[in-house]
Amino acid sequence: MKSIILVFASLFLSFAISSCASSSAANASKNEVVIKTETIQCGMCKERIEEALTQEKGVKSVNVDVDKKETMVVFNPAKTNIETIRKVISGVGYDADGVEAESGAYNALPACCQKGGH
Ligand SMILES: [Cu+2]
Repeated sequence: MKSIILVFASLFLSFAISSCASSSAANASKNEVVIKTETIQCGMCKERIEEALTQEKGVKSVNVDVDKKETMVVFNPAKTNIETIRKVISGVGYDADGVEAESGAYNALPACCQKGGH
């Protein structure tokens, strides 16, 4: 019985080590950034930003946190960069870090998605 536990323990350990090693190897082609998107108001804003960024070349995953007002983006630095990502967010009407929302896109947002809409 003891040996079975040992086998499981060593299996688990080797898995933990290998998954750790592979995640650090992947970091070379993967960057993760958190962009402050203070002007988002609701789930519609979240969808709007996620949809726009998902279509962007080099963006691997997007997650907008409405409560924290942050946008987490995982991207391939060989294909895109943080400036481009901020511009995409600005292009759909939201402030992204220091980049102000494009006024045309902002004005086109439904009233509930504009500043103070909720
Ligand atoms: Cu909204």
